[in-house]
Amino acid sequence: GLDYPERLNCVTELLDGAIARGEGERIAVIGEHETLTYAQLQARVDSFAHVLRDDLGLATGNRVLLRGANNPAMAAAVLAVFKAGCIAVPTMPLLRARELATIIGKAKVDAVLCAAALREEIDAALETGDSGGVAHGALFFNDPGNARSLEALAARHQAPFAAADSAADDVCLISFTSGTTGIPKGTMHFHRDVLAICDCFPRHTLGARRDDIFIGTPPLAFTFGLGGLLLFPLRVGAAGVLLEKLTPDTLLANIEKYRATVCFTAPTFYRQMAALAAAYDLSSLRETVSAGEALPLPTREAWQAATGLAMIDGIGATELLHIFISAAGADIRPGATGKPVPGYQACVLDASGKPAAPGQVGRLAVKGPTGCRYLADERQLAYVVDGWNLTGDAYEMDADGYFYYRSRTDDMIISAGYNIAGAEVEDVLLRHPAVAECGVVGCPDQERGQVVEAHVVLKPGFEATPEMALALQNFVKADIAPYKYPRSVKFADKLPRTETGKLQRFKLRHP
Ligand code: 3SK
Repeated sequence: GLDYPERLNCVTELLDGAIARGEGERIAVIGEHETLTYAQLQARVDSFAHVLRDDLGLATGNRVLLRGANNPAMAAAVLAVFKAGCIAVPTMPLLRARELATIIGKAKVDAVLCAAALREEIDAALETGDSGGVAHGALFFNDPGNARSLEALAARHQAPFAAADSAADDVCLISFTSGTTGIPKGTMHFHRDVLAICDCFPRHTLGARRDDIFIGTPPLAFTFGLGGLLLFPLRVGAAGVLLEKLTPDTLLANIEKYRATVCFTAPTFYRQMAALAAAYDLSSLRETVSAGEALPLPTREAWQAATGLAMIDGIGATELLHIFISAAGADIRPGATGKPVPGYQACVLDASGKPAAPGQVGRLAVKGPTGCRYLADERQLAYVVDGWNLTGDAYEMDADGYFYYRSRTDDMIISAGYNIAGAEVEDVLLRHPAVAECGVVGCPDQERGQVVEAHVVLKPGFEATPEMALALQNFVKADIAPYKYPRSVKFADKLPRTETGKLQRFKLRHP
Protein backbone atom coordinates (compact mmCIF):
# COMPACT_ATOMS: atom_id res chain seq x y z
CA GLY A 1 0.00 0.00 0.00
CA LEU A 2 0.97 3.62 -0.41
CA ASP A 3 0.04 4.85 3.06
CA TYR A 4 1.93 8.03 3.68
CA PRO A 5 1.58 10.06 6.88
CA GLU A 6 -0.74 13.07 6.74
CA ARG A 7 2.15 15.43 7.42
CA LEU A 8 4.77 14.73 4.79
CA ASN A 9 7.64 16.55 3.12
CA CYS A 10 8.96 14.39 0.30
CA VAL A 11 12.56 15.51 0.85
CA THR A 12 12.47 14.38 4.48
CA GLU A 13 11.74 10.88 3.17
CA LEU A 14 14.04 10.92 0.14
CA LEU A 15 17.13 12.57 1.52
CA ASP A 16 17.03 13.10 5.27
CA GLY A 17 15.53 9.62 5.68
CA ALA A 18 18.36 8.07 3.66
CA ILE A 19 20.92 9.80 5.86
CA ALA A 20 19.13 8.66 9.00
CA ARG A 21 19.40 5.11 7.62
CA GLY A 22 23.18 5.53 7.38
CA GLU A 23 23.51 6.39 3.67
CA GLY A 24 25.27 9.73 4.31
CA GLU A 25 28.62 8.74 2.83
CA ARG A 26 27.17 7.06 -0.26
CA ILE A 27 27.19 8.83 -3.62
CA ALA A 28 23.86 10.51 -4.38
CA VAL A 29 24.46 12.57 -7.53
CA ILE A 30 27.29 12.59 -10.05
CA GLY A 31 27.79 15.57 -12.34
CA GLU A 32 30.41 16.56 -14.88
CA HIS A 33 32.19 18.82 -12.40
CA GLU A 34 31.20 17.49 -8.98
CA THR A 35 29.96 14.41 -7.17
CA LEU A 36 27.91 14.75 -4.00
CA THR A 37 27.32 12.19 -1.27
CA TYR A 38 23.91 12.05 0.39
CA ALA A 39 25.30 14.15 3.27
CA GLN A 40 26.79 16.72 0.88
CA LEU A 41 23.58 16.89 -1.15
CA GLN A 42 21.61 17.40 2.06
CA ALA A 43 23.95 20.23 3.12
CA ARG A 44 23.57 21.85 -0.33
CA VAL A 45 19.78 21.49 -0.24
CA ASP A 46 19.61 22.93 3.27
CA SER A 47 21.73 25.96 2.40
CA PHE A 48 19.65 26.62 -0.75
CA ALA A 49 16.44 26.28 1.28
CA HIS A 50 17.76 28.88 3.75
CA VAL A 51 18.37 31.26 0.82
CA LEU A 52 14.80 30.77 -0.38
CA ARG A 53 13.36 31.52 3.04
CA ASP A 54 15.88 33.98 4.56
CA ASP A 55 17.31 35.87 1.56
CA LEU A 56 14.46 35.74 -0.96
CA GLY A 57 11.83 35.96 1.79
CA LEU A 58 9.68 33.17 0.35
CA ALA A 59 6.87 31.63 2.36
CA THR A 60 5.10 28.26 2.23
CA GLY A 61 3.31 27.80 -1.07
CA ASN A 62 5.31 30.41 -2.99
CA ARG A 63 6.15 29.30 -6.51
CA VAL A 64 9.73 29.11 -7.74
CA LEU A 65 10.55 28.79 -11.43
CA LEU A 66 13.60 26.60 -12.03
CA ARG A 67 15.72 26.69 -15.13
CA GLY A 68 18.89 24.70 -15.57
CA ALA A 69 20.52 21.79 -17.34
CA ASN A 70 20.92 18.44 -15.57
CA ASN A 71 23.59 18.82 -12.89
CA PRO A 72 23.89 18.54 -9.09
CA ALA A 73 23.11 22.25 -8.51
CA MET A 74 19.84 22.00 -10.43
CA ALA A 75 18.96 18.83 -8.49
CA ALA A 76 19.70 20.55 -5.17
CA ALA A 77 17.63 23.57 -6.22
CA VAL A 78 14.55 21.43 -6.96
CA LEU A 79 14.88 19.55 -3.67
CA ALA A 80 15.43 22.82 -1.76
CA VAL A 81 12.18 24.22 -3.13
CA PHE A 82 10.31 21.09 -1.98
CA LYS A 83 12.04 21.12 1.42
CA ALA A 84 11.26 24.81 2.00
CA GLY A 85 7.56 24.07 1.45
CA CYS A 86 7.52 26.09 -1.77
CA ILE A 87 6.32 24.88 -5.17
CA ALA A 88 8.81 24.05 -7.92
CA VAL A 89 7.94 25.14 -11.46
CA PRO A 90 10.68 23.49 -13.55
CA THR A 91 11.04 24.70 -17.13
CA MET A 92 12.71 23.04 -20.10
CA PRO A 93 16.16 24.53 -20.82
CA LEU A 94 15.31 25.18 -24.47
CA LEU A 95 12.27 27.37 -23.81
CA ARG A 96 12.39 30.91 -25.15
CA ALA A 97 11.47 34.18 -23.43
CA ARG A 98 7.90 34.27 -24.71
CA GLU A 99 7.19 30.73 -23.51
CA LEU A 100 8.81 31.45 -20.14
CA ALA A 101 6.78 34.65 -19.76
CA THR A 102 3.57 32.67 -20.31
CA ILE A 103 4.57 30.15 -17.64
CA ILE A 104 5.60 32.88 -15.18
CA GLY A 105 2.25 34.57 -15.67
CA LYS A 106 0.15 31.43 -15.60
CA ALA A 107 1.87 29.86 -12.57
CA LYS A 108 2.05 33.20 -10.77
CA VAL A 109 5.74 32.63 -10.13
CA ASP A 110 7.16 34.40 -7.04
CA ALA A 111 10.88 33.83 -7.62
CA VAL A 112 13.28 32.39 -10.18
CA LEU A 113 16.34 30.16 -9.76
CA CYS A 114 18.19 29.96 -13.07
CA ALA A 115 21.54 28.60 -14.25
CA ALA A 116 23.71 31.51 -15.38
CA ALA A 117 24.23 29.90 -18.81
CA LEU A 118 20.47 30.08 -19.44
CA ARG A 119 20.04 33.61 -18.13
CA GLU A 120 19.40 35.46 -21.39
CA GLU A 121 15.90 34.15 -22.07
CA ILE A 122 14.73 34.53 -18.47
CA ASP A 123 15.99 38.12 -18.37
CA ALA A 124 14.11 38.77 -21.61
CA ALA A 125 10.98 37.07 -20.22
CA LEU A 126 11.04 39.21 -17.11
CA GLU A 127 11.60 42.39 -19.15
CA THR A 128 8.67 41.89 -21.52
CA GLY A 129 6.03 42.72 -18.96
CA ASP A 130 3.89 39.85 -20.35
CA SER A 131 5.00 37.74 -17.42
CA GLY A 132 3.79 40.16 -14.77
CA GLY A 133 7.24 39.93 -13.14
CA VAL A 134 8.32 38.00 -10.06
CA ALA A 135 7.89 39.70 -6.70
CA HIS A 136 10.84 38.03 -4.95
CA GLY A 137 13.35 38.34 -7.80
CA ALA A 138 15.73 35.97 -9.55
CA LEU A 139 18.94 34.30 -8.40
CA PHE A 140 21.45 32.57 -10.63
CA PHE A 141 23.46 29.44 -9.97
CA ASN A 142 26.49 27.78 -11.59
CA ASP A 143 27.68 31.38 -11.69
CA PRO A 144 31.26 31.66 -10.35
CA GLY A 145 32.33 35.23 -9.61
CA ASN A 146 28.79 36.43 -8.89
CA ALA A 147 28.75 37.60 -5.26
CA ARG A 148 24.94 37.29 -5.21
CA SER A 149 24.70 33.91 -6.87
CA LEU A 150 22.60 31.20 -5.23
CA GLU A 151 25.78 29.42 -4.14
CA ALA A 152 27.42 32.61 -2.79
CA LEU A 153 24.39 33.37 -0.64
CA ALA A 154 24.08 29.72 0.36
CA ALA A 155 27.69 29.70 1.63
CA ARG A 156 26.55 31.96 4.49
CA HIS A 157 24.02 29.38 5.68
CA GLN A 158 25.73 26.39 7.27
CA ALA A 159 22.97 25.39 9.71
CA PRO A 160 20.66 22.47 8.97
CA PHE A 161 17.27 23.47 7.55
CA ALA A 162 14.19 22.01 9.21
CA ALA A 163 11.93 20.76 6.41
CA ALA A 164 8.65 22.66 6.08
CA ASP A 165 5.88 20.82 7.91
CA SER A 166 3.81 20.23 4.78
CA ALA A 167 0.73 18.10 4.33
CA ALA A 168 1.00 15.01 2.14
CA ASP A 169 -1.43 16.66 -0.24
CA ASP A 170 0.21 20.07 -0.38
CA VAL A 171 1.27 20.91 -3.93
CA CYS A 172 5.06 20.87 -4.32
CA LEU A 173 5.44 20.72 -8.11
CA ILE A 174 3.80 22.39 -11.08
CA SER A 175 5.02 20.70 -14.22
CA PHE A 176 4.10 22.23 -17.56
CA THR A 177 3.04 20.34 -20.63
CA SER A 178 2.35 21.84 -24.04
CA GLY A 179 -1.38 22.08 -24.65
CA THR A 180 -3.00 21.11 -27.91
CA THR A 181 -4.34 24.64 -28.14
CA GLY A 182 -0.85 26.02 -27.72
CA ILE A 183 -1.54 27.29 -24.22
CA PRO A 184 0.72 25.32 -21.88
CA LYS A 185 -1.00 23.39 -19.12
CA GLY A 186 0.40 23.34 -15.60
CA THR A 187 -0.07 20.02 -13.83
CA MET A 188 0.01 20.15 -10.04
CA HIS A 189 1.49 17.39 -7.92
CA PHE A 190 1.58 16.77 -4.18
CA HIS A 191 4.40 15.68 -1.85
CA ARG A 192 2.79 12.24 -1.68
CA ASP A 193 2.74 11.98 -5.49
CA VAL A 194 6.52 12.39 -5.55
CA LEU A 195 6.88 9.38 -3.25
CA ALA A 196 4.13 7.42 -5.00
CA ILE A 197 5.94 7.44 -8.35
CA CYS A 198 9.06 6.16 -6.57
CA ASP A 199 7.05 3.40 -4.94
CA CYS A 200 5.33 2.17 -8.13
CA PHE A 201 7.30 1.84 -11.40
CA PRO A 202 10.87 1.70 -10.00
CA ARG A 203 9.92 -0.66 -7.18
CA HIS A 204 7.62 -3.08 -9.00
CA THR A 205 8.72 -2.97 -12.64
CA LEU A 206 12.32 -1.80 -12.68
CA GLY A 207 13.29 -3.36 -9.37
CA ALA A 208 15.47 -0.37 -8.42
CA ARG A 209 18.34 -1.32 -6.10
CA ARG A 210 20.65 0.45 -3.68
CA ASP A 211 23.70 -0.37 -5.82
CA ASP A 212 22.16 1.04 -9.01
CA ILE A 213 23.68 3.94 -10.92
CA PHE A 214 21.01 5.71 -12.98
CA ILE A 215 21.89 7.63 -16.13
CA GLY A 216 19.98 9.13 -19.07
CA THR A 217 18.96 12.10 -21.14
CA PRO A 218 15.58 13.52 -20.05
CA PRO A 219 15.87 16.96 -18.44
CA LEU A 220 15.06 17.24 -14.74
CA ALA A 221 12.44 19.74 -15.91
CA PHE A 222 10.56 16.84 -17.54
CA THR A 223 9.00 14.50 -14.98
CA PHE A 224 10.48 11.54 -16.91
CA GLY A 225 13.96 12.84 -15.99
CA LEU A 226 13.07 14.16 -12.53
CA GLY A 227 11.87 10.70 -11.53
CA GLY A 228 14.33 8.55 -13.44
CA LEU A 229 17.51 10.46 -12.70
CA LEU A 230 16.91 11.98 -9.26
CA LEU A 231 13.89 10.81 -7.26
CA PHE A 232 14.07 7.08 -8.05
CA PRO A 233 17.75 6.73 -7.15
CA LEU A 234 17.33 8.72 -3.92
CA ARG A 235 14.38 6.56 -2.84
CA VAL A 236 16.57 3.44 -2.74
CA GLY A 237 19.92 4.95 -1.68
CA ALA A 238 21.33 4.71 -5.22
CA ALA A 239 23.16 7.30 -7.36
CA GLY A 240 22.02 9.41 -10.33
CA VAL A 241 24.38 10.64 -13.03
CA LEU A 242 23.29 14.12 -14.16
CA LEU A 243 24.91 15.21 -17.40
CA GLU A 244 24.27 18.10 -19.77
CA LYS A 245 24.07 17.99 -23.56
CA LEU A 246 24.26 14.24 -24.13
CA THR A 247 24.45 12.74 -27.60
CA PRO A 248 24.03 9.02 -28.37
CA ASP A 249 27.84 8.73 -28.43
CA THR A 250 28.46 10.57 -25.17
CA LEU A 251 25.65 8.76 -23.38
CA LEU A 252 27.28 5.44 -24.32
CA ALA A 253 30.70 6.75 -23.26
CA ASN A 254 29.29 7.85 -19.91
CA ILE A 255 27.50 4.55 -19.30
CA GLU A 256 30.92 2.95 -19.71
CA LYS A 257 32.71 5.61 -17.63
CA TYR A 258 30.35 5.51 -14.64
CA ARG A 259 29.49 1.81 -14.93
CA ALA A 260 25.82 2.85 -15.05
CA THR A 261 23.30 0.09 -14.40
CA VAL A 262 19.98 1.72 -15.42
CA CYS A 263 19.43 4.01 -18.41
CA PHE A 264 16.42 6.24 -19.13
CA THR A 265 15.99 7.75 -22.57
CA ALA A 266 13.63 7.95 -25.55
CA PRO A 267 13.40 5.43 -28.43
CA THR A 268 15.14 7.80 -30.86
CA PHE A 269 18.25 7.72 -28.68
CA TYR A 270 18.18 3.93 -28.32
CA ARG A 271 17.86 3.58 -32.08
CA GLN A 272 20.95 5.70 -32.65
CA MET A 273 22.85 4.11 -29.76
CA ALA A 274 22.18 0.60 -31.07
CA ALA A 275 24.25 1.39 -34.16
CA LEU A 276 27.16 2.63 -32.02
CA ALA A 277 26.98 0.24 -29.07
CA ALA A 278 29.64 -2.22 -30.25
CA ALA A 279 32.39 0.34 -29.58
CA TYR A 280 31.58 0.58 -25.85
CA ASP A 281 31.71 -1.62 -22.76
CA LEU A 282 28.09 -1.64 -21.66
CA SER A 283 28.40 -4.68 -19.43
CA SER A 284 27.36 -2.68 -16.34
CA LEU A 285 23.85 -2.04 -17.72
CA ARG A 286 21.12 -4.23 -16.28
CA GLU A 287 17.96 -2.35 -17.36
CA THR A 288 17.20 0.21 -20.07
CA VAL A 289 13.94 2.14 -19.93
CA SER A 290 12.29 3.70 -22.97
CA ALA A 291 9.51 6.27 -22.65
CA GLY A 292 8.49 9.69 -23.89
CA GLU A 293 7.12 8.30 -27.16
CA ALA A 294 5.97 4.93 -28.44
CA LEU A 295 8.76 2.37 -28.83
CA PRO A 296 8.89 1.04 -32.40
CA LEU A 297 9.42 -2.71 -32.56
CA PRO A 298 12.49 -2.39 -34.86
CA THR A 299 14.12 -0.14 -32.25
CA ARG A 300 13.47 -2.67 -29.47
CA GLU A 301 14.93 -5.41 -31.66
CA ALA A 302 17.99 -3.40 -32.75
CA TRP A 303 18.79 -2.49 -29.13
CA GLN A 304 18.39 -6.07 -27.96
CA ALA A 305 20.57 -7.37 -30.82
CA ALA A 306 23.26 -4.79 -30.03
CA THR A 307 23.32 -5.16 -26.24
CA GLY A 308 21.46 -8.32 -25.29
CA LEU A 309 19.14 -6.18 -23.14
CA ALA A 310 15.36 -6.49 -23.28
CA MET A 311 14.11 -2.92 -23.16
CA ILE A 312 11.56 -1.85 -20.54
CA ASP A 313 9.02 0.17 -22.52
CA GLY A 314 6.70 2.48 -20.62
CA ILE A 315 4.06 5.10 -21.13
CA GLY A 316 3.89 8.04 -18.77
CA ALA A 317 2.37 11.48 -18.79
CA THR A 318 3.17 14.78 -17.13
CA GLU A 319 -0.43 14.71 -15.87
CA LEU A 320 0.22 11.41 -14.06
CA LEU A 321 3.82 12.35 -13.21
CA HIS A 322 5.51 9.15 -14.41
CA ILE A 323 5.14 5.73 -16.02
CA PHE A 324 1.85 3.89 -15.46
CA ILE A 325 1.93 1.05 -18.03
CA SER A 326 5.08 -0.99 -18.55
CA ALA A 327 6.66 -4.45 -18.42
CA ALA A 328 10.06 -5.89 -17.58
CA GLY A 329 11.87 -9.21 -17.88
CA ALA A 330 9.74 -12.24 -18.67
CA ASP A 331 6.62 -10.04 -18.69
CA ILE A 332 7.77 -8.18 -21.81
CA ARG A 333 5.63 -8.82 -24.86
CA PRO A 334 7.28 -7.17 -27.90
CA GLY A 335 4.88 -4.76 -29.57
CA ALA A 336 2.98 -4.13 -26.32
CA THR A 337 3.79 -1.32 -23.88
CA GLY A 338 2.94 -3.72 -21.07
CA LYS A 339 0.39 -3.93 -18.25
CA PRO A 340 -0.65 -1.36 -15.66
CA VAL A 341 2.18 -0.75 -13.20
CA PRO A 342 1.11 -2.09 -9.74
CA GLY A 343 -0.77 0.75 -8.06
CA TYR A 344 -2.43 1.81 -11.35
CA GLN A 345 -5.47 0.53 -13.23
CA ALA A 346 -5.99 1.00 -16.96
CA CYS A 347 -8.72 0.24 -19.45
CA VAL A 348 -9.64 1.02 -23.04
CA LEU A 349 -12.90 2.89 -23.60
CA ASP A 350 -15.04 2.68 -26.70
CA ALA A 351 -16.73 5.66 -28.35
CA SER A 352 -19.62 5.49 -25.86
CA GLY A 353 -17.24 5.60 -22.88
CA LYS A 354 -17.75 1.91 -21.97
CA PRO A 355 -14.88 -0.61 -21.65
CA ALA A 356 -13.94 -1.77 -25.13
CA ALA A 357 -13.73 -5.48 -25.94
CA PRO A 358 -10.22 -7.00 -26.12
CA GLY A 359 -8.70 -6.29 -29.52
CA GLN A 360 -10.78 -3.16 -30.04
CA VAL A 361 -8.99 0.21 -30.30
CA GLY A 362 -10.25 2.96 -28.02
CA ARG A 363 -9.28 5.71 -25.63
CA LEU A 364 -6.85 4.82 -22.86
CA ALA A 365 -8.15 5.55 -19.34
CA VAL A 366 -5.91 5.35 -16.26
CA LYS A 367 -6.47 5.57 -12.51
CA GLY A 368 -3.89 5.47 -9.74
CA PRO A 369 -2.16 7.19 -6.85
CA THR A 370 -1.18 10.13 -9.07
CA GLY A 371 -3.59 11.92 -11.37
CA CYS A 372 -4.22 15.04 -13.34
CA ARG A 373 -4.90 18.33 -11.58
CA TYR A 374 -4.48 21.12 -14.08
CA LEU A 375 -3.73 24.57 -12.76
CA ALA A 376 -6.70 26.82 -13.54
CA ASP A 377 -7.59 25.05 -16.74
CA GLU A 378 -11.02 23.91 -17.84
CA ARG A 379 -9.41 21.10 -19.83
CA GLN A 380 -9.39 19.30 -16.45
CA LEU A 381 -13.01 18.35 -17.14
CA ALA A 382 -12.07 16.54 -20.33
CA TYR A 383 -8.92 14.90 -18.93
CA VAL A 384 -10.44 13.38 -15.78
CA VAL A 385 -13.85 11.74 -16.15
CA ASP A 386 -15.32 9.72 -13.26
CA GLY A 387 -11.87 9.53 -11.68
CA TRP A 388 -10.28 8.11 -14.85
CA ASN A 389 -7.48 10.05 -16.58
CA LEU A 390 -7.97 10.17 -20.37
CA THR A 391 -4.42 10.52 -21.62
CA GLY A 392 -5.15 11.26 -25.28
CA ASP A 393 -3.71 7.95 -26.47
CA ALA A 394 -5.50 5.35 -28.55
CA TYR A 395 -4.74 1.85 -27.22
CA GLU A 396 -5.86 -1.72 -27.66
CA MET A 397 -5.86 -4.33 -24.86
CA ASP A 398 -5.51 -8.03 -25.60
CA ALA A 399 -7.22 -10.90 -23.80
CA ASP A 400 -4.22 -11.25 -21.44
CA GLY A 401 -4.44 -7.63 -20.32
CA TYR A 402 -1.48 -6.29 -22.34
CA PHE A 403 -1.82 -2.78 -23.74
CA TYR A 404 -0.78 -1.93 -27.31
CA TYR A 405 -0.23 1.70 -28.36
CA ARG A 406 -1.97 2.70 -31.60
CA SER A 407 -1.85 6.51 -31.93
CA ARG A 408 -2.56 9.81 -30.25
CA THR A 409 -6.19 10.84 -30.08
CA ASP A 410 -5.43 14.57 -30.00
CA ASP A 411 -3.36 16.90 -32.12
CA MET A 412 -0.19 16.61 -30.06
CA ILE A 413 2.91 15.85 -32.08
CA ILE A 414 5.45 13.64 -30.36
CA SER A 415 8.87 14.03 -31.94
CA ALA A 416 12.02 12.48 -30.49
CA GLY A 417 10.39 12.40 -27.07
CA TYR A 418 9.23 16.02 -27.14
CA ASN A 419 5.53 16.85 -26.92
CA ILE A 420 4.83 19.61 -29.41
CA ALA A 421 1.49 21.33 -29.83
CA GLY A 422 0.89 21.94 -33.53
CA ALA A 423 -1.23 24.95 -32.67
CA GLU A 424 1.69 26.64 -30.95
CA VAL A 425 3.86 26.33 -34.06
CA GLU A 426 0.96 27.63 -36.17
CA ASP A 427 0.72 30.68 -33.93
CA VAL A 428 4.36 31.53 -34.62
CA LEU A 429 4.16 30.90 -38.37
CA LEU A 430 1.11 33.10 -38.65
CA ARG A 431 3.18 35.99 -37.34
CA HIS A 432 5.51 35.75 -40.38
CA PRO A 433 4.70 38.45 -42.93
CA ALA A 434 4.57 35.94 -45.82
CA VAL A 435 2.15 33.47 -44.19
CA ALA A 436 -1.54 33.66 -44.96
CA GLU A 437 -2.71 30.40 -43.40
CA CYS A 438 -1.07 27.33 -42.00
CA GLY A 439 -1.79 23.98 -40.43
CA VAL A 440 0.81 22.04 -38.47
CA VAL A 441 0.62 18.27 -38.01
CA GLY A 442 2.84 15.34 -37.12
CA CYS A 443 4.29 13.35 -39.98
CA PRO A 444 5.42 9.75 -39.29
CA ASP A 445 9.21 9.46 -39.25
CA GLN A 446 11.49 6.44 -38.81
CA GLU A 447 14.03 8.32 -36.65
CA ARG A 448 11.88 10.60 -34.50
CA GLY A 449 8.52 8.85 -34.39
CA GLN A 450 6.95 11.99 -35.81
CA VAL A 451 8.31 15.22 -37.24
CA VAL A 452 6.58 18.58 -37.25
CA GLU A 453 5.16 19.34 -40.70
CA ALA A 454 3.80 22.75 -41.63
CA HIS A 455 1.31 23.20 -44.46
CA VAL A 456 1.54 26.83 -45.48
CA VAL A 457 -0.48 29.10 -47.75
CA LEU A 458 1.56 32.16 -48.69
CA LYS A 459 0.23 35.67 -49.12
CA PRO A 460 0.13 37.07 -52.67
CA GLY A 461 3.51 38.32 -53.82
CA PHE A 462 5.51 35.67 -51.92
CA GLU A 463 7.05 32.67 -53.62
CA ALA A 464 7.03 29.06 -52.47
CA THR A 465 10.76 28.42 -52.70
CA PRO A 466 13.24 26.37 -50.64
CA GLU A 467 14.58 29.71 -49.35
CA MET A 468 11.11 30.63 -48.12
CA ALA A 469 10.81 27.23 -46.36
CA LEU A 470 14.16 27.83 -44.66
CA ALA A 471 13.16 31.35 -43.66
CA LEU A 472 9.98 30.02 -42.03
CA GLN A 473 11.91 27.32 -40.19
CA ASN A 474 14.39 29.88 -38.85
CA PHE A 475 11.53 32.18 -37.87
CA VAL A 476 10.04 29.46 -35.68
CA LYS A 477 13.41 28.50 -34.20
CA ALA A 478 14.05 32.11 -33.20
CA ASP A 479 10.73 32.44 -31.37
CA ILE A 480 10.11 29.16 -29.56
CA ALA A 481 12.17 26.16 -28.48
CA PRO A 482 14.12 25.01 -31.56
CA TYR A 483 12.88 21.39 -31.29
CA LYS A 484 9.42 22.67 -32.26
CA TYR A 485 10.44 23.97 -35.70
CA PRO A 486 8.81 22.34 -38.74
CA ARG A 487 11.35 19.97 -40.26
CA SER A 488 9.02 19.67 -43.23
CA VAL A 489 7.37 22.68 -44.90
CA LYS A 490 4.77 22.06 -47.60
CA PHE A 491 3.24 24.93 -49.57
CA ALA A 492 -0.40 24.77 -50.68
CA ASP A 493 -2.89 27.02 -52.46
CA LYS A 494 -5.50 26.44 -49.77
CA LEU A 495 -6.06 24.36 -46.65
CA PRO A 496 -8.92 21.92 -46.06
CA ARG A 497 -11.56 23.53 -43.86
CA THR A 498 -15.05 22.72 -42.64
CA GLU A 499 -17.99 24.81 -43.70
CA THR A 500 -17.65 26.75 -40.49
CA GLY A 501 -14.01 27.49 -41.35
CA LYS A 502 -12.37 25.02 -38.96
CA LEU A 503 -9.11 23.56 -40.19
CA GLN A 504 -9.40 19.82 -40.89
CA ARG A 505 -6.01 18.73 -39.62
CA PHE A 506 -6.80 15.08 -40.15
CA LYS A 507 -6.80 15.77 -43.90
CA LEU A 508 -3.25 17.13 -43.67
CA ARG A 509 -1.97 14.10 -41.81
CA HIS A 510 -0.38 11.26 -43.68
CA PRO A 511 -2.43 8.07 -43.69
O1 3SK B 1 5.33 12.23 -21.26
C1 3SK B 1 5.81 11.11 -21.15
O2 3SK B 1 5.83 10.40 -22.11
C2 3SK B 1 6.42 10.58 -19.85
C3 3SK B 1 6.98 9.38 -19.89
C4 3SK B 1 7.52 8.84 -18.76
C5 3SK B 1 7.50 9.51 -17.59
C6 3SK B 1 6.96 10.73 -17.54
C7 3SK B 1 6.40 11.28 -18.68
C8 3SK B 1 5.82 12.65 -18.55
